[in-house]
Amino acid sequence: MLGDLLTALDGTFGDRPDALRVAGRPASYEDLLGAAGAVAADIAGAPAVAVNATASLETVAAVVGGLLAGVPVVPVPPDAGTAERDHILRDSGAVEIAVDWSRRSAAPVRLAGASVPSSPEPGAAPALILYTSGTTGPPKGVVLTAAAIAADLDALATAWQWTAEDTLVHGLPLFHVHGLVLGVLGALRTGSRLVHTGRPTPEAYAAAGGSLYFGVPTVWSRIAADPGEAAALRSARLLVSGSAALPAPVSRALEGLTGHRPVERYGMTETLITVSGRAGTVPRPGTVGTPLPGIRTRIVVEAGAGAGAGLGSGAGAGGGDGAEIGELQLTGPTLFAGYLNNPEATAAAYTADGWFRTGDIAAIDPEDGVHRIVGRASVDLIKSGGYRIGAGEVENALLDHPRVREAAVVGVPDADLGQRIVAFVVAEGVTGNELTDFVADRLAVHKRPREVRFLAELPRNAMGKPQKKLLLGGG
Ligand code: MCA
Ligand code: AMP
Repeated sequence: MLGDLLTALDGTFGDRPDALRVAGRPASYEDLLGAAGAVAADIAGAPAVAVNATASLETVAAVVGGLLAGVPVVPVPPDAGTAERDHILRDSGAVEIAVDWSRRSAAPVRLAGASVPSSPEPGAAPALILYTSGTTGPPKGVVLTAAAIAADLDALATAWQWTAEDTLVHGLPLFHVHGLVLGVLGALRTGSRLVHTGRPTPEAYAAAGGSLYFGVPTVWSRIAADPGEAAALRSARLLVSGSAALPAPVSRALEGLTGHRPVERYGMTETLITVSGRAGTVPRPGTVGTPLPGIRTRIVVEAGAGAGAGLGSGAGAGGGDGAEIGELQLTGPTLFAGYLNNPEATAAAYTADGWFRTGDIAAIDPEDGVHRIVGRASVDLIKSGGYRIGAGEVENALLDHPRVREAAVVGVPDADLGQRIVAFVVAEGVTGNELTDFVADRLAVHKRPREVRFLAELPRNAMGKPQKKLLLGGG
């Protein structure tokens, strides 16, 4: 039913013994179809399935198996701690599955003829449910349809001239949009070979010999700091950076070392990738390009926040007075189908006139429509190593510790991670390391504070709300 998403599994590009290589293990399309077919047969009719999303062929087989069976897949971060894992499984109602790569479906599996239904709602069934943090509370399940994913991958293939001739290389986690949707499903749609390096180290990227490379800024800055390995990327066609802002000095350093300035693209779990630089153009460091085909964007300046109320109509093609700085809002075919079990949060994510509120502050160049992401509206959404982390979720984990009376979590600038998580706590009889381990045990390890600072009390405003700006400035 959803097979049309994965064009490469349809025989369109023929087969190759090394169509995919994940953490050192090669597989052909036929191998993948066999393993995914076995998964599909097992899970047919399930409401949703959860897979422990290690960087492995098994995870790829689980996701493809879910698509074959028309069963939504929930990839669970392999290091998700107890609280996070329990929440994801309970909220999604997904049945946990284990994949045995050596099993093959009894009947030959063919995706040919299985297509995204063309009416009434093309590809409208949920394909993936990805959990992502908000500013408060536990992560929300973002429901993505095959139609949205297909629209996004096709737009990116055009923007990046991404074809079956490419070898895509990355080492990103397989439970988020970047690594899984772009990095795996993108390869299976365009027919490009995929080399997943296991970990995104400079050595592994250099050794992979790809034409197209994906990375988060932390990966790119580590490569830029390793000139010997970086030089191997000279033979690549295109380097792409996303998930967080790529510092301009890193972009320039990479250009010097590899001959390529990475193309930046911007997106969110809820919207997929919506704005991007294009292959064949020279990106301006600090900018993320223009809207992908089918995406419309606008900048909305909050009343009282500077230039006055109103719409700075960045509207896709650019023009208008879009150089104003305000919230980036957008519409288009790549948007999610809502937060699972959470119609209130879904409704709150949209404006009254139906535009998605990204929560990102941006500006659109009135001359050429090029977008620049200036920052986030809320200090409570942190981006560390390209991971999105809600301050509230980490605070709640800290407050579960019997010795912690108060907690406020912020993201402070960090040369390696973009932002690093710093926790300010009021607590006695416990060390910072103990609290770090406590969080790492309950939540995914990347949500652990990298630093814990002890205060006698948190600075609060008259309403009793912690003054995070004071913590950031003075702490
Ligand atoms: C450290 N470790 C611990 C602890 N401390 N384990 C348990 N308890 C502790 N207290 C272990 C970790 O498990 C890990 O082990 C190792 O130490 C290193 O952890 P860490 O320092 O967190 O990792 P890092 O090396 O600094 O990671 C950098 C990274 C990573 C590789 C760049 O941040 C990363 O993969 N980022 C990608 C995020 C991403 O894909 N975002 C896309 C979101 P072990 O070695 O066993 O693992 S999608 C998105 O944003 C949109 C749509 C978009 O635009 O793309
Ligand atoms: P996530 O839902 O984990 O994909 O995180 C989405 C957020 O990542 C966006 O709302 C932005 O804040 C940030 N982001 C993604 N790509 C970029 C980029 N190229 N530049 C700056 N921020 C980015």
